[in-house]
Amino acid sequence: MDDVQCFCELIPKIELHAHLNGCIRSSTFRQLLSSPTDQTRLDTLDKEFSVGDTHARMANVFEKFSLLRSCVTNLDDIRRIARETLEDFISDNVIYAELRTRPRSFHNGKIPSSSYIEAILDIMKKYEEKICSRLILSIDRTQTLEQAMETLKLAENYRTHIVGLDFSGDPNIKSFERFRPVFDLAKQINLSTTIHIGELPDKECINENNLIIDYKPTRLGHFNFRTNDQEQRVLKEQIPLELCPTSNLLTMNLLDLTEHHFDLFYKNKHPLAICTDDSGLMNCNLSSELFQVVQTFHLTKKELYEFIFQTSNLIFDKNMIEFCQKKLNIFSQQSNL
Ligand code: 6MZ
Repeated sequence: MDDVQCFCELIPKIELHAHLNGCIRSSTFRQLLSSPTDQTRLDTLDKEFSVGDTHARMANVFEKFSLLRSCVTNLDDIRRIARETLEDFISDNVIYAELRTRPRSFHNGKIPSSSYIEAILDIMKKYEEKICSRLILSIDRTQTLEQAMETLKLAENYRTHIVGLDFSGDPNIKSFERFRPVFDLAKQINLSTTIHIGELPDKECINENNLIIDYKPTRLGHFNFRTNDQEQRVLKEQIPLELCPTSNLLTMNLLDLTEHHFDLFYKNKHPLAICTDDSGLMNCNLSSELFQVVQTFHLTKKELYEFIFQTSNLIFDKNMIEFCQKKLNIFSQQSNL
C-alpha cells in the first residue's frame, strides 16, 4: 500500500460530521430491507447513484434515506447500526466521533424517542475504551416547530453526552427561518449548533445561506454553493466548516476534488474538519476522505497532522480536546514528524 495512504489510516482521526443511519453498512441495509420490491428499488437507486445534476443526485440520496428509515423499525436495529458504526470507526483509527441523528419513536410512540437516544448512548458507553463518541441531535427540515422543540428538550435532558444540535434533511425544503427560535434557544443554553448550508445551487438555497450565516452557528456543514459575499463573511467570522469530500463530489457533480472549496478555505487557514457524512451510503471512510485531500492538494504528512490537530479545536465537547491532542502528540513522536 502507498506510504501516504498507510499514514492516513494510522493517524488518530476525529470525525465531526456523520449521520448515524447514513453510516449503516450496505450489507446491514440489505438485510434490514425485507421486501423484494424495496430490494429492487435499492438496486436501481444504487445504479443511478451518480447520474444527473445536483438535484437528481440529491433526490436519489433522499429516496435512499426514506427506504432506510422505513426498514429501521426497532431499538435492536438502531443498536446494531450504532455498534457497527463505532466498530468501523475504531478499525479506521478514529479516536473521537460526534455522531448525529434525528431522534425517533417506534411502534406508534410506545417506544419513545428518549429510548432511541438511550439505546445509542448505551452502545457509545460500551465502546468508550476504544473510541470516545458523543451525540448531536438533528432537527430535520421537514419537521414541525413543536417536534424541533422536543428535540431541543431531549438534548437538554441528556446534556452530558449530547453535545449539540444539527439542522439537516432534504435541502429542497428551505425551512431554517421557521426553526430559528429553537436555535436561538440552543444558544441561550450554550448548546453548540451545526447547520447544513448551501447544498443546492438554486436561488432559494443561496438566499437561505444568508439567514444561516446571520445566525452564526458554532459550525457549518458543506457550504457547497454560495456567493462570494457569503464566502467572505464565513471567512471573516471564522465559522468552522465540516467538509465531506465523497458526499460533496457526488452531490456537486464534480469529477474530482480539484474544484472543491477545501482548497480555498485551507489556503486561508480557515478552521476545517474533513468528515464522512454518510460513510455507509457513500461507501467511504475517514482515512480515504483524508487521503483524497492529501493527494489532490499535495499535503505533506506533517501538514496532515497539523490539519487534524486544528480540527481537534472544533469538537463540541471541549473536555475532549486535550485527550485528542495528547493522542496526536504521541503519534507524532512515534512517527518522527
Ligand atoms: C442533508 C443529510 C445528509 O438522522 O436518521 N442527512 N441531510 N444533507 C446530507 N448530505 C447528503 N446526509 C444525511 O441519519 C440519516 C439522516 O441524516 C440526514 C437525512 O435527513 C437522513 O435521513 P439519521 O441518523
